[in-house]
Amino acid sequence: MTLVEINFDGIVGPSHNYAGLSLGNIASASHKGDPSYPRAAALQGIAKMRGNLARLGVQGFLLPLPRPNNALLRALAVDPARVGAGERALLAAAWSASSMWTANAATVSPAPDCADRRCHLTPANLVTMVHRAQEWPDTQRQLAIAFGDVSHFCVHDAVPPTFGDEGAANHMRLCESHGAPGVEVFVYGERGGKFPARQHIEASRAVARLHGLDPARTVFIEQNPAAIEAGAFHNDVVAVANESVLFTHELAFADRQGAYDAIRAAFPALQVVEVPDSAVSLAEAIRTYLFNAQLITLPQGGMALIVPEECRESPSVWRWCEAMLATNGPIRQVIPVDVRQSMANGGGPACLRLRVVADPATVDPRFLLSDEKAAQIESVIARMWPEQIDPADLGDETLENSVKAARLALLEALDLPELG
Ligand code: SUG
Repeated sequence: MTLVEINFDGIVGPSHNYAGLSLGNIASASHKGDPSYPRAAALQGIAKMRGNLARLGVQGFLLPLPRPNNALLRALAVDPARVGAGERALLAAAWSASSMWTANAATVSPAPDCADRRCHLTPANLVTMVHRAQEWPDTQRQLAIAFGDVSHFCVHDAVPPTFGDEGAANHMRLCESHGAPGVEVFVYGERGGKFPARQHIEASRAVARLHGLDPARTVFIEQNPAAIEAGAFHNDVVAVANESVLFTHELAFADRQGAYDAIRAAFPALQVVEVPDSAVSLAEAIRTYLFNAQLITLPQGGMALIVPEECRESPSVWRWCEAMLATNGPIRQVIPVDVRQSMANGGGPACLRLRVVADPATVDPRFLLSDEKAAQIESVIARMWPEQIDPADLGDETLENSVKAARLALLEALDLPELG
């Protein structure tokens, strides 16, 4: 059995909009009220997947969740036909396409790390934000289908509230190669700062126990409160790991040297590629999402960093990237991609994907991409996804019907009626 890393990207749902729902997420707050372009957003996502399919030979996807979630509105006693001023955010929550950011779908521990040698997945409860807290039961349903082979996978329930869990966005893995045993690093925030710390250490510890991780190969690290305050609402906004490389901003962790030492104690081969604040400020790193990159191992050897286009447009970030490439380090290529629609809500290339180490033959093939399937998905999106949504449109019955029909058309095209 050959274990490889498979990126499962979230297909951007037809209700994608900018409602400013995420306190502490600067892009979300600053684009509140802007018109959104769901069709363009979803096509940008497919183009990113196509690129990685060509580079890596394998690519997966997860489907948008059913929206609007009228059950949530009923539970909150919000009548979509008569929404009071104070209820607009709740209405928008029920319409949110936030499940596109599958780095928050679950925490995944590959089989070689787990006591029972199965790959364990725990859906993230995302309890800090109401628009995200509604995701996990539907996400779990989908994961249980995609990874339904119980001889290879184990899909858990989410960690119970009040402990906040944001999934893979606050989790990193160091290993010699993806199929080898790894060291898992959980990054949590301390509560009490200006913005919510979304990942709680209690949740991280629970996930580590649920997955049967070896305590000697599990590390817990505190996020830098200053990074959360600057807008790094998830650790993957300021750091990303792949195989033996940790690519990080100097100010990502509360105790920088202590963090590197703790990881190195469990994983001596660690290579830290650190960007000093003097080269790229925390603010610029968060604005451009340099670290919300996909750091991938290329089949021909070496690593590539898939960054948002915004990085190429930033003089300090691009200067740093060019200098880094000239040093002959582990990262051999920097590849910009256009995911601007997602970026405007605080979701970069890495937010849009969930990494699962598995033998592709053990995954339900309906969740794996091919060029033909990409073309099929693109054609449904081009035909059915709304071109534009203004936040004032949310709640409109005609829009609701078209959003629901668009998703159902995609499920039909992909032969996934059980998600309907
Ligand atoms: O949870 N934005 C998402 C972005 C998630 C990014 N994911 C990772 N870093 N892995 C969030 O804050 C904005 C929705 C709105 O405002 O309409 C939003 O939910």
